[in-house]
Amino acid sequence: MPTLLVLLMVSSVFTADPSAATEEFGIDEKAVSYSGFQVWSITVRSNGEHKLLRQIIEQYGVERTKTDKAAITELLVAPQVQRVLKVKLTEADISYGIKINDLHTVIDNGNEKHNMSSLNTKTGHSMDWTKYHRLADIYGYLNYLASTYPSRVELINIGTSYEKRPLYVVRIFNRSSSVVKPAVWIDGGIHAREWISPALATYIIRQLVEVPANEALLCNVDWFIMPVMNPDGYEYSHAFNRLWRKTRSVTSWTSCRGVDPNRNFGYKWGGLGTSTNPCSDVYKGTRAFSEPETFATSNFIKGKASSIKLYLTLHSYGQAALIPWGYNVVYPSDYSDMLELAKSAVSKFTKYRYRVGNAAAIYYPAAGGSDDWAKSIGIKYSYTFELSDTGAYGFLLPASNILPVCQDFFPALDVFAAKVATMKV
Ligand code: 0X9
Ligand code: ZN
Repeated sequence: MPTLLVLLMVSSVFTADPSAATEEFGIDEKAVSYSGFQVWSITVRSNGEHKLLRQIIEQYGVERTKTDKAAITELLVAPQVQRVLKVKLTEADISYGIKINDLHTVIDNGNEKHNMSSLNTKTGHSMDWTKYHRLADIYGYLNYLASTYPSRVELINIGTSYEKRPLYVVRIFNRSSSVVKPAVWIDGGIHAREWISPALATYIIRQLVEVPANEALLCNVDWFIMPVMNPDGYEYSHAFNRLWRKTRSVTSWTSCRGVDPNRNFGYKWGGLGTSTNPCSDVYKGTRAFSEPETFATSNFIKGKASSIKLYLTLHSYGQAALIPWGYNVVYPSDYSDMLELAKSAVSKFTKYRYRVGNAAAIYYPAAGGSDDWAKSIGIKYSYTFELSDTGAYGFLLPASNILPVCQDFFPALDVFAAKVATMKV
């Protein structure tokens, strides 16, 4: 069970609020500093303690970014409230431990700082998998691939983000025959701070396009890969707030921006695990597909719905393969087929162990997810993969883990491709 990260929003009484500092993405905007912020791990032993903890948290204006059935809750605690929170928890006899002493240090050490210009001269692009790259490097790589391998790669601009960045899907194919092949869809970067997700999506693109040993994967299957579905959020998480999750659209509440793209898809939109509060990290938006990112993505997928047989969305963290439905603990009639394929895929992993099961049951009910929507339009195999780790670093997985995670994951695609190849378009 992934631990639960609760953002302790320090109210104006306590001055600095990390999310309140996230107004305009402009020259004047200050990056959010997590200097002195701690992550506390709290174990609740009973419903009574759970209730008390909720009350304490609410007293300080807390927002839940995740709720699940875990007994462990994680709080991001601002320096100004550490002392008072300690007193409150001790009074309530709730045990806690300090998991991260200074979040700023962990964030700072999480990514490599090396300059990629020498790599660029050697290879024609700036991508590698030893650090988390900015969007310019990722998009530069996609353009490089499209111009270097025109017979294998098509770069499709499917729309524009709220802040006018292009939304790219890479189609990877082998022109061996003119028949329409069954296809796999993979997306990354729905949630901005889950950096391992675009890293894996770009790694998969590289393996499929540039590694001749993987050519067989293109014989009977086409691939549509969108490495960064939420580019505005992704850039914002690099430049201003490492823990940003949502899009960057302006909401009715001027000081709170963004919609959770994974609550904005049009199946059971607005149900359990979603919020009507624009300041919430699970804000569902004003309507299904209100966000240009989810709108463009869903339109593109709908246009290819007869050929896309498998929908895979990459998130972090928790090491789990989640199967619809996620809006509630409800099982599709072909759940056993979906379970069997997921189990066989994760059996390929040798370094990391993944749990497999119903999304709402093993995480928490959350409606408006992309996985549920994909399933609802008839894509038989639809999964959310929550990548590494299991909570030691969570979203802040250090860059040294990128290659191990990617290398472990890639062989699972053999299993998916083999299944998809058998399906009729
Ligand atoms: O809450 C989410 O959107 C996903 N977890 S994350 O930590 N990456 O934010 C889980 C989504 C599972 N799918 C559905 N509930 N539909
Ligand atoms: Zn996510």
